[in-house]
Amino acid sequence: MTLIDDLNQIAQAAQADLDQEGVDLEQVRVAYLGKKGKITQVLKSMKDLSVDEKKAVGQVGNQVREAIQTSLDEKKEAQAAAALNAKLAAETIDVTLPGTKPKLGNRHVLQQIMDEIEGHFLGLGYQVIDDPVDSPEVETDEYNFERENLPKDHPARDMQDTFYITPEILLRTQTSPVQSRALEKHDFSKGPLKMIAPGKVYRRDTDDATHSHQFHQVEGLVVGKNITMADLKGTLLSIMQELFGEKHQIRLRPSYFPFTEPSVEVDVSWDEVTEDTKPEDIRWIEVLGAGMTHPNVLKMDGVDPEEYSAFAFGLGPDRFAMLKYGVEDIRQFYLNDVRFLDQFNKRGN
Ligand code: FA5
Repeated sequence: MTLIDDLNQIAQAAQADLDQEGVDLEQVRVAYLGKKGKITQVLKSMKDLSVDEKKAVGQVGNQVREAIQTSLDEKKEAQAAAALNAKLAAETIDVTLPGTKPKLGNRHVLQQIMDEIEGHFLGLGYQVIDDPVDSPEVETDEYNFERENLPKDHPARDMQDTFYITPEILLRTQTSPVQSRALEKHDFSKGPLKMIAPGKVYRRDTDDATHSHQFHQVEGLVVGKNITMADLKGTLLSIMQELFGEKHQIRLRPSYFPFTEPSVEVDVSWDEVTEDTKPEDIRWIEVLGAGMTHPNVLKMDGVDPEEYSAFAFGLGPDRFAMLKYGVEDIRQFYLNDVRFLDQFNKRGN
C-alpha cells in the first residue's frame, strides 16, 4: 500500500469521524491535522521516497489536509447553526397563552370612606384642608389642646393622652386643631367658613378591637352668622344618609367636649327607619362627637362670638368602615393583609 493510499484512507476516516453525531471538532482537528496527527505521521515516512514521489505524496497530503480543514469549518458552522436553532426553538413564545395580569394597586378601604365623605362635603360647598402645612400631624400643645379650651391642667386631657416629642410638641390627638389654623387664615369678608379636615390622629390608647393608637378623623367646622344647631343636625343627617343609606336616621344625645357648648354625641340607626318603625325598635349606634363651638374657642381664634356662631363635628372613618362593612376588629385595617383589603377592591383587579 502506498503513502497516497494511506492519505486517501485518512481522508475517508476523517470524514467518517466528522459525520458522527455530536462529534468533538477540536479532537478531530488534533487527531488528523495536529503536529503529531495522522497526516504528519504519513508525511514523516516520506524520507526514503524519490523526489517525484515525494512531490506527488506531498501534493495529496496538502489536498487531504485542505479537504479535512474545509469539512471541519463546514461542520463548525453547521454545529453553530444547529445550536442557535435549538435555542430559538426552546425560547419560542406561545402568544396564544393567557397573559399574567399585573396586580394594580387599590385605594385602601379607609381612604375610600374618606373620599366618599370628602365628595359629599365638596358637594355642599365645603373646602377640604388636608395638606401638611394647614393640617399637621405633629402639632403644638397650644393648637391641639389649649386653643380647644383645654388648658394644661384640664382634667379632660386625660381622655386624649398622646405621644410627646417635647412637652410642647406632640402627635395630634384629634383633627380639631385644624379648626384654629383654618380660622386664622379665613377672611370673613368673603363669606362664612365651611371646612372639613380629614387626616391621621394618634392617642395613647391600648390597641383592641375598637381602638387603635393611630386612626383617622374627619373634622368639620362651619362659622358664619346665625349658624344654629338645626344646621348641624341637617348636615350630620345628610352625611349619615350618604354613607349608610337614605332610610337611616340620626339621634343627638347630650354630651361633653370642652370646645363645644352644647355638645352632642350622634348615633345612627343600624336598620332602615320607615313611617311604620316604632321608635323603641330602632337600634342606635354611636358614631361621632359634635356641638356648637364654645365662645371661648371662637375668641381665641379671633372671631367675635357676638357676631358669629359655629358648629363643629369630628367623625371617625375607621369606625364608619367597621359599621358599613361589618368588620369586627379595627386592627384589620392596619395589618396590610392583601386578602382582607382585596374585599374592598372596587376595580376588581
Ligand atoms: C374628638 O376627638 C373630638 N375632637 C370630636 C369633636 C370635634 C367634637 C368637634 C365636637 C366638635 P372623640 O374623642 O370622641 O372626640 O373622637 C371622635 C371619634 O374618633 C370617635 O367617635 C371615634 O369614632 C373615633 N375614635 C376615638 N378614639 C379612637 C381610637 N382609639 N381608635 C379608633 N377610633 C377612635
